[in-house]
Amino acid sequence: MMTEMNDLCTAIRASRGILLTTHCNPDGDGIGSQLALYNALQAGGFPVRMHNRDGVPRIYRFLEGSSLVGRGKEVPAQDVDLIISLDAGSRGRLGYDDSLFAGRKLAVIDHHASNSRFGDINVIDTMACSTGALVYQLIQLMDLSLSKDSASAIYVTLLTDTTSFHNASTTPEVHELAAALLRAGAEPWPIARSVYEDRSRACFELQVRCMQTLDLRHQGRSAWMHVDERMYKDTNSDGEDTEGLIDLGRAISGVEIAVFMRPGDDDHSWKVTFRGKFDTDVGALAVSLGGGGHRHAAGCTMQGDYDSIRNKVERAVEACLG
Ligand SMILES: [Mn+2]
Repeated sequence: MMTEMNDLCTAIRASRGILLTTHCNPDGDGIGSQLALYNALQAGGFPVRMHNRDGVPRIYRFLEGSSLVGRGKEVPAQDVDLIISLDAGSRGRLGYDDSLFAGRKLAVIDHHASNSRFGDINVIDTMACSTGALVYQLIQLMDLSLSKDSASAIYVTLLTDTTSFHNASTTPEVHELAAALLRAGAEPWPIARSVYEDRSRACFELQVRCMQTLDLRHQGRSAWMHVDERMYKDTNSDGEDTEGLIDLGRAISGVEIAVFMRPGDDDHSWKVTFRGKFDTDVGALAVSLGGGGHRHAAGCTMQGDYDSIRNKVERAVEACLG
């Protein structure tokens, strides 16, 4: 990985236009990695800008630079010769047309086991707790200064991808990195307040409706919940308000796999999210359904109506539980 990291430094230094981007429906790791690297490169005088297919979720808009992220399928990229993909396991997850990548160097920074190594340069470490942790290494390697803003953004990547420092990827190194980020100015309490304790009433009402759909299967080893368009409408909420709902299912004693379903971007698709506990590998489960992710957190998008998808997923979950 270090060779690839060095190659990326060289590519950044040689570039005349750098575009930083992350996956569709970006999460805290995608956005935090993007903003941290942006702030560091910008301060270092590099020609860098940001664009994503989807907007920055409300809970991450407190991060410095979030208003500078362009959004949409069309990317203004005339002067761009280097695209850096952050936290995306495949090129399709970025959500752009193939033409964007023609004649441009693509560098990938990621930690998903399912990553297809789709870049010209692939900085991939599946042991890293977050993509932001790799961005931290890149900033160190390039000798860029770590501002309070960049430190805060990387802290968000740790916080969200380790489920607030409690999942299996929470190693001593993660806490050492967190300490370094706090020393660089990141403030854990205001950050946690912004990410977890600034939710709307609509979000809470959606949570109530979602919990009413709880269905325990496989002798209580799997937990199922979903939201639909009707619930969004009734509670005046949207897809962003589903953040964290999946973790409620996993919190139930005896549950090994939690499944959460919500409507996809078009009328004929559903987003299916998985959380695993104990020995289950929901990353492999998601891959078998056309998606990807990590051992204990993964997901996929499936075409069809709720019932047919639910049936397919139930069969796959059954196989995964063994
Ligand atoms: Mn991640």
